[in-house]
Amino acid sequence: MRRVGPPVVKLLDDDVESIKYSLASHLLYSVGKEPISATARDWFMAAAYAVRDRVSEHWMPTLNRYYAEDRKRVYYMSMEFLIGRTLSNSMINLGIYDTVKQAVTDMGVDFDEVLGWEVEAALGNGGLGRLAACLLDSMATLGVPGFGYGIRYDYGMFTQHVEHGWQVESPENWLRYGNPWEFARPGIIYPVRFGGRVVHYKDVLGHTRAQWMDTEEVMAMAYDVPIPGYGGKTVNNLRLWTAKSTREFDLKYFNAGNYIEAVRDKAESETLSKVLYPSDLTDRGKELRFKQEYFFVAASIQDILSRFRKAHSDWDKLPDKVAVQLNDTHPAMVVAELMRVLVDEYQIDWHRAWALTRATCAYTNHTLLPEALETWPVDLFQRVLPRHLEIIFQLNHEFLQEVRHRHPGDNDLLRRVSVIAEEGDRRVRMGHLAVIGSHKVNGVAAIHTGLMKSTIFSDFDHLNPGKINNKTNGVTPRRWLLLSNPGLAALISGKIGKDWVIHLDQLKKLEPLAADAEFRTQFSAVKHANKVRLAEVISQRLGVDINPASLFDVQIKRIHEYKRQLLNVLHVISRYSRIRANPLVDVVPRVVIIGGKAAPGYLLAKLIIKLINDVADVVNNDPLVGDKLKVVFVPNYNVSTAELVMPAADLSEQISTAGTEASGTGNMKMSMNGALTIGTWDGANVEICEEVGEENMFLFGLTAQEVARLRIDGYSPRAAIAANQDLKRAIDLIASGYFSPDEPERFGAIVDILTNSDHYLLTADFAGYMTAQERVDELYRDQPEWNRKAILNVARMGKFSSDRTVSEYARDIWGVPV
Ligand code: 26V
Repeated sequence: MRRVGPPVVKLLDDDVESIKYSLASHLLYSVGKEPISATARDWFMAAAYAVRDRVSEHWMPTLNRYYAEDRKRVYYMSMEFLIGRTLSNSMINLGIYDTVKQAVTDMGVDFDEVLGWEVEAALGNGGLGRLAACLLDSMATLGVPGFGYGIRYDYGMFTQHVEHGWQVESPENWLRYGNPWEFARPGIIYPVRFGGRVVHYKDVLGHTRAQWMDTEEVMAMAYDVPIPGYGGKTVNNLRLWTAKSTREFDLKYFNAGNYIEAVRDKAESETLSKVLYPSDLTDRGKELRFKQEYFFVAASIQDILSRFRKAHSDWDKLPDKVAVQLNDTHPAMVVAELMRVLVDEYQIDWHRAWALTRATCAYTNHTLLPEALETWPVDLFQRVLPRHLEIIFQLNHEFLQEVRHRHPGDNDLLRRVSVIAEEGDRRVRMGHLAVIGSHKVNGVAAIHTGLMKSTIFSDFDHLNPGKINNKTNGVTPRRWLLLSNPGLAALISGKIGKDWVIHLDQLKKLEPLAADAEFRTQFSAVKHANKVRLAEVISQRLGVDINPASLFDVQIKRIHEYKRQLLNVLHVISRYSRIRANPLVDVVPRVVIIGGKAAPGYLLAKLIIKLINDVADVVNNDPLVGDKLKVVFVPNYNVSTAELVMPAADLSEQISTAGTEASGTGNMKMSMNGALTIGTWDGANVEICEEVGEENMFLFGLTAQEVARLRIDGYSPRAAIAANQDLKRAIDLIASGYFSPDEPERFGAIVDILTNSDHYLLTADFAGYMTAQERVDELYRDQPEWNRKAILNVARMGKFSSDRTVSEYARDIWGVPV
């Protein structure tokens, strides 16, 4: 029974005394401890429950309101939600950060230690998953009825340790102590089918119908995570699915003579939601991954349609009430699944079902790298999802028919746009499926969308002009400024008020203050304090002492060749050589900070980590160098580390080969926190430059067009290396074993790539990068000027709030009011 009328619970008060009462109650009733015996982690749980209560109060009312108002719902379908820690973020969004802090402190407990006990939800690899989390925050803040759907992985992103300079992965059992932010919904459980075969038959009306039968079944059970917006009034829902065995397994297990076998089968059927693939871009073609994708698609579609059907009987209303956003192609099976359910289960006419599907779905692309574009072998499809394969063949057939009709005789076009790649083993191109099944397709930064239109999806753009559009990424200013940089947030609010938290354009009002010497001093003091805070952590955790007066040069992101951490290392080595050659020269002291995980199977990326650590060892222990240069590899880069490092950056490294980084979002976070960017004409750097002004950044290197041209003409790195003394010396030092005397050949693969192929054109951009770095040093010597530019960066970052991003999706794609 749906309850109507006034709330059935009395709203909790938010004053310090009430929160203390909540803390004490939860410590006793929920955790089962008393203050005398409670550990910091017990207090964390008590605090989480006290805050969760206050989140929950607005949660059901929000959902009831959407229902009563019959609002169109937006479903954000994503294999990844890289949420990070929740306690402090919820306190911020509810406006109770200071009171909870006071309450905890009053009870004699160290607040920061309590926060430190939270294990972050790392259900994502990097940019794509973190974007999903920022968009959820913004949807809730803007009052958009936005629901996330994903997988509740038992094991999220692995923990990275560094042993003797090498990355070592260990699984993170993040649910070990229980997750206070989730609500199990054992009643919300759907079957998901795999395998079997399809039979066709004629129904009583003579229509041909398909029946998918003899399948295996797994159940998908829901866990709900409330997502409070800033201000706390709207609390949306993130629903994550976990795999459960079916009753049959239980019965088998009950009756079994073969008890052990039966239990093993049962456990096996629950592997689907065990682990997040940590392969960001590289790993492909794994059957378990394929099944994970369908698992969460099938469960979500059942849930979405059952909710729709509670309020509506007219299927034509589906696109007016439901928007499904596909976060990359990972959920692209939605297209085939929605068709299957509408046609096979609800007997809706094929063409009507197709119109409804396309009007409901929209697809976001996050990468152009060929190795990351998902395709699945037709064989695998046939075995695991035979009915979906049939549907895809039929959709493709009709699509190609239409293309043939419009472009008679152009067989090459047909081959290019087909959903089935016919060369080699036949494969389903998930990107093409997502494009034909969507009414809108978007890229995540202007340059990226432009390249989508001119490269991977150019045929589709010609066939359907206007369908591909841009939605430049953004980040939530709640987590990435207000929470992570309280010093800067307070400084800003003291000058322009607090409205910037939900209207980030307001930061513009800081512009005149860039010329104000006193403000610059205050701004620089905040940055210094953030650097001291980071230096303390680095000293404690890594035993490396760094001087907070140095320039903090930061590159934090997944380790990948295209992101060019190696270019950074080449600069470091050159700088080191110059210092050694001339130890008395007056250089600007620098700390080069690099952090990021390598996919476990990406050996070259792991070798790059080893090189960074080997170089760090040599540089940091060279008495000739001292504070002039330090290199720090921050292990286990994750959301919590990002919150610590972003506010402490002076220089933000965004140096991908132009045309390869779809957008980047770390670039936005650092600039928003007052770092200057050294970067290429790539991703959102281009738009950051439009906003903050080229004179306030250090842009260098080939443009995407020049990169494309160079690759067509055939690039050979040897000439560039021969022409640049610094570059030659740096590569020679690596090749000579200078950084790996115990194993001189260790970095042979790196040297080989740099000198022989250099696909990502590091050697072509090296000289420009060095010059840009010299300009960095020069400006850093002029602190007032540096700070002026840093303030202008902050002041002009309004565009990069994910609130703006969500508003654009809402207006142009979802058709919901904001
Ligand atoms: C692909 C695969 C393939 C196999 C298994 C796991 C897996 C996981 C992720 C991916 C694709 C990742 C694409 C991605 O993360 N793109 C990033 O998206 C960010 C948000 O739009 C953007 O800022 C980054 O530039 C872009 O690299």
